Amino acid sequence: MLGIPCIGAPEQGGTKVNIVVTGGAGFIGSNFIYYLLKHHPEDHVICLDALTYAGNLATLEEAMKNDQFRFIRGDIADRDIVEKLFEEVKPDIIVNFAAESHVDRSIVDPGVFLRTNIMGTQVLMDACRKYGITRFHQVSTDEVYGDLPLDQPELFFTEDTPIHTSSPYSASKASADLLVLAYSRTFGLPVSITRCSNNYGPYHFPEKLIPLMISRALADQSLPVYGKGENIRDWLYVEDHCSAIDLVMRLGRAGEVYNVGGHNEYTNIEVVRTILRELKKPESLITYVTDRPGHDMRYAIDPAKIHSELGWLPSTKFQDGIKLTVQWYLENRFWWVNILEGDYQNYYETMYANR
Ligand code: NAD
Ligand code: TDX
Repeated sequence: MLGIPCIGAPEQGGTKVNIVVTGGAGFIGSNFIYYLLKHHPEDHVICLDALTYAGNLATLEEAMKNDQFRFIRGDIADRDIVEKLFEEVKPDIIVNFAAESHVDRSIVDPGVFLRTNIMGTQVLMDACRKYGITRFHQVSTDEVYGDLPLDQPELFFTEDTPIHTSSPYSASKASADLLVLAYSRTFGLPVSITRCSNNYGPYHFPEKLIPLMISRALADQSLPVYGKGENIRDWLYVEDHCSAIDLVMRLGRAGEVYNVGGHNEYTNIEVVRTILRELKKPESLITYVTDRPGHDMRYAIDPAKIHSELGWLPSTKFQDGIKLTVQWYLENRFWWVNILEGDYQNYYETMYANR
């Protein structure tokens, strides 16, 4: 056994695909684990997660009951832990979700973003080279392309859009992408990258726009909208993102980047008003606060490549997905109230007081 804490069923052996999901105790990674267990019950799924503030074992409670799943606590930037995991688990596919993911935190403290998002990716790929894998899949973001102007709605990010980052977060993700492509070209490592637009859905940490607004509106607290609220994001229901990653890591061409998004563009103020309508709360809760430094105006993905090569299209429209999401937060209060009761209060005070 690994000399690190393991929870869940041991490996069964056999000819099944072993998939290591890093960052699987976070928002998208956990949704991806549930997606794999549902759609590929024959595969073995191993989650490697350091359980930072954003990681939550409660999210994986149901997965822990599945014999095909196993959780290992560890840091992707820790070479010893990663190599021990490779020796024992012999993964076929690595999907790297592990990251510091919040733009506002990267503005306050960039260092940890560079360590996890860049160095962690390197450590994982070095292990892939040493032990051999069939695919290393990097979960990236549309933020690597920078932003688009509000007055040219005909413009979209394609895979050929130049990298042009704004925040320490996006710079760290773009650096990792370049490193992944370098490992493909120089060492022939079989890699793929997906660059996705803003996700939303169950298990989204309440520091991000949608869950923050839902949780605060339910408590009749003010809703802090940055600037004028006119920035645009291209919203993707998390399950649609999971189906895209699953396709690309199995069938996508090695060495390629695939954009993932689905023409669901809304301004932030439209999103907040939609949430208020769903919750039957008054618009007077909205408070405009000082803008985020370097705030990207508009993200919008052109998903033509993943559609034409792999047949992927998102199945959930924003107006349906936001209803499902609000419903999930209403039905799973224990999940997010637990988070709000921890260090989160200090976080909110630090980030929003005097704003
Ligand atoms: P998240 O912050 O909810 O979860 C991140 C997870 O990674 C947590 O479980 C955390 O414990 C773990 N982690 C952090 N540092 C680690 C380390 N050093 N070693 C091991 N585990 C570590 O993030 P998310 O929103 O689920 O995003 C997942 C990935 O998708 C990230 O790479 C992010 O850049 C990318 N992405 C996110 C979005 C979005 O809208 N949320 C959109 C596009 C791309
Ligand atoms: O309190 C807030 N008020 C507000 O107006 C917060 C938290 C956000 N916003 C705005 C900023 C953005 O324009 O809402 C928009 C969405 O903000 P976030 O939820 O922080 O997401 P964003 O910065 O767009 O980045 C997200 O999408 C791309 C993820 O956090 C990244 O991990 C992903 O790469």
